[in-house]
Amino acid sequence: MNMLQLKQQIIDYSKEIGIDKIGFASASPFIELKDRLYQQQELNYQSGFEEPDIKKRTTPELLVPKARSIIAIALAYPSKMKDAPRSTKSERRGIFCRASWGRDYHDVLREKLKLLEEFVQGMVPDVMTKSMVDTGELSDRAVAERAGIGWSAKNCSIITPEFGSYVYLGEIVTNLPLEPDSPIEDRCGTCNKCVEACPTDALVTGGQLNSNRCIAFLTQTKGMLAEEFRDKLGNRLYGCDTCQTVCPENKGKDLHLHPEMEPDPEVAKPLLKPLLTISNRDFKETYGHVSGSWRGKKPIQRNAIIALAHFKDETAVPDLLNLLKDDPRPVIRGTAAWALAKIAPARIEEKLQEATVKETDEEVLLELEKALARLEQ
Ligand code: B12
Ligand code: SF4
Ligand code: SF4
Repeated sequence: MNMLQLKQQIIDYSKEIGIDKIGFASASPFIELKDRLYQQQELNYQSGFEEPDIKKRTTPELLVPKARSIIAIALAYPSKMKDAPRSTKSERRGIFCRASWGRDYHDVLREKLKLLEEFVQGMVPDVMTKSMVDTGELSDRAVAERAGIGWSAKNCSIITPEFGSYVYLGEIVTNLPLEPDSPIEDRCGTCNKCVEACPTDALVTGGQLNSNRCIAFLTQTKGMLAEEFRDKLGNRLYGCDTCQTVCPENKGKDLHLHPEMEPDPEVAKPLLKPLLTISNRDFKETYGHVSGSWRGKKPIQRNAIIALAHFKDETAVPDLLNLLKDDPRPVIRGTAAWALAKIAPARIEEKLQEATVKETDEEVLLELEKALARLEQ
């Protein structure tokens, strides 16, 4: 089999099935990444969502015997929502990050990768392949960088010259010796806008993230959100796009190439109050198909409470009082206590004291105590 010809056939087929960019990388170990991952681990900068086995993450041969090349793909997603509903004074809305707009990208990319894998298998019947997106062992960004999909930028994203950083990444490891492409030039230069704009200083320096300070990570945690971050969350319900929206390389980049990636405005920018009381069933029905629902409804509800406090939405007080009184989840009661003191400091003391008498959870009691102390200041 002529590998150059096969590569061209793979490229042609990828275009047919709606893959926006494709690149090829060697499957040799990712030495630089390995050092970086150990360093991140030592500094406790990892999120915990990464594959824990660093050797597997950096040695494609451990995933596919005699791995020789990796086919990297990118799909561009929209950055602007058509007909975005307005957030009004008594009808406040939250926002899901762009990577959670439309149908879950894992499903979209997996379908494309499967088609591509089947195509390669059709051409070379005994080929060995393994495909992955996000949840696989490899660093999708390190693969994309090596395959020339984009450069590894100071905001940590892979930025493509064509679509900016608004691309999802995935790859297929193969034992075929496909000709690798070359990495492309880094265009960040002296720009440092993303590092300066990060609300929580999570970008320690260009290209290095402390995940534990990153809002994208924090919106996905299930416990009480540390106090220092609550005011920084704004109305974000899932993820954070700030270091991408400020990036000059993303200016004017708004691709609408995949109908399934179009956001339903009522889902991507939903009303906050109905989220407080949504049933498991309704949550699954409305949000189950978006990537931002993977941690379940609790973190989204906690973030919705924080967003209502951000807006100081007085109309949410009755719902928040109900949560404080009746919600079985301590995180929700504790966050509601904090939010009530923020929204209605002049008229909430009695209610917080009543709740303190009934409350048994240590963490919630601490939140109530702090909320009451703040009222006295
Ligand atoms: C864990 C994880 C997170 C964590 C940690 C993110 C991070 N920056 O490490 C959290 C939850 C915070 C997160 C957030 C987001 N994520 Co995320 N995440 C991942 C995941 C699962 C692993 C990433 C990882 O291993 N990070 C560890 C770091 C150290 O390595 P890396 O970023 O993968 O690789 C780069 C560095 O190692 C760097 N590097 C290596 N050596 C050295 C040396 C020096 C000196 C320097 C400067 C850099 C450097 O170069 C590599 C290539 O760029 C990947 C999927 C995957 N399996 O790879 C998705 C992934 C990175 N996430 C993605 C997205 C879209 C996001 C968000 C934009 C979502 C959102 N809007 O909220 C944010 C962006 C936050 C940010 N600024 O990075 C996309 C990125 C697409 C793109 N164009 O780059 C991915 C690839 C998922 C996908 N398949 O599409 N994510
Ligand atoms: S996603 Fe948000 S919090 Fe995380 S590094 Fe970017 S701007 Fe900072
Ligand atoms: S904002 Fe500037 S430094 Fe940051 S990723 Fe974009 S071009 Fe690079």
